Amino acid sequence: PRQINRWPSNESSEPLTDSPRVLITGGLGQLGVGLAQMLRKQYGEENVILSDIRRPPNEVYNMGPFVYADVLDYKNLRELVVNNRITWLVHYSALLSAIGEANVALARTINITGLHNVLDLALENCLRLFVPSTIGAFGPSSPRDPAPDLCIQRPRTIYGVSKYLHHKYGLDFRCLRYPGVVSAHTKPGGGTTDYAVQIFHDALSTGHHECYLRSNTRLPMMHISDCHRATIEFMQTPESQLSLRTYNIAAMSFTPEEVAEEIRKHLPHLRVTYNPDTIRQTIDSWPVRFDDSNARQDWGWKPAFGLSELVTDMLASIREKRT
Ligand code: AKB
Repeated sequence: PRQINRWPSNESSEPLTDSPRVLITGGLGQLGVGLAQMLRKQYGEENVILSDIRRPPNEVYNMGPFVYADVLDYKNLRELVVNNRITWLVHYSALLSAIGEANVALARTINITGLHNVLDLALENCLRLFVPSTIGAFGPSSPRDPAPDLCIQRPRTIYGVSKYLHHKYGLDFRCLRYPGVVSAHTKPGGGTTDYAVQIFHDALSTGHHECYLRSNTRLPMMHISDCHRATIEFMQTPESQLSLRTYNIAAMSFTPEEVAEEIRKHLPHLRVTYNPDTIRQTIDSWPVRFDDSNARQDWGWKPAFGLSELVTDMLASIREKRT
């Protein structure tokens, strides 16, 4: 095991500027770029560094700082944190549920070893660390409607296991359990909730969506802007206000049939066929709804988007992108 020294809380642990200096790992996935844009509006372009192991499109380079960071390479991460005076670390690097089940060894390495690296790094450098959790961190023995913040979890997938988190040693560790995130501008990669993004693209292109879940599989979902806002508001909350370290956040829950019905209010000809696949449908032991009352009470969480707002916004945004 790595020897971790936690610096005394004066000198080097203190933020050197009033603004946090943020590093986002796995920044080219579904969430990183949008979160960076929102953080940069508040804290300035130079104070938010996106990172990934892939080369980003030029538009991402043009938006603000981007660096190479491999979450499996501790020395590389440490250099980035030290050289850039990082004070907040947002750890988005992970393989999602379906792709994780298909590549368990790789998911174990990235999701678990990568997480251990950022935990050590945060501890060593007194960082405020954000790691997202998920509905996938629960299993068939968890209460599902609603799933409380604290209960039996026993997840069944490697992704869920890697997101079943405890905090340690007084680290300023913060974790939100995200529902499935729905966004017009960024595609998820290899998740179970991805159909809730694809169905909008299909509705506007071919008018036909083939769904890999059953029509009645109910899962918690959230518009991406609510997800980013929740993350930032939670990170900004003083530690003294937090009664937990890991909070559920909720916005809406729907089934494929319900979202299709809502889309049909705008596009009546949408046709959906169901062809449940073996990996993703068996993952379906996740909560159908989150109890997020602790997040609402402790730090004022409140979603802006319900199902009808989500559908209207998704259709308008995808249409706009296509023109
Ligand atoms: C997935 O479907 O794997 C993710 C998640 C629910 O965490 N979107």
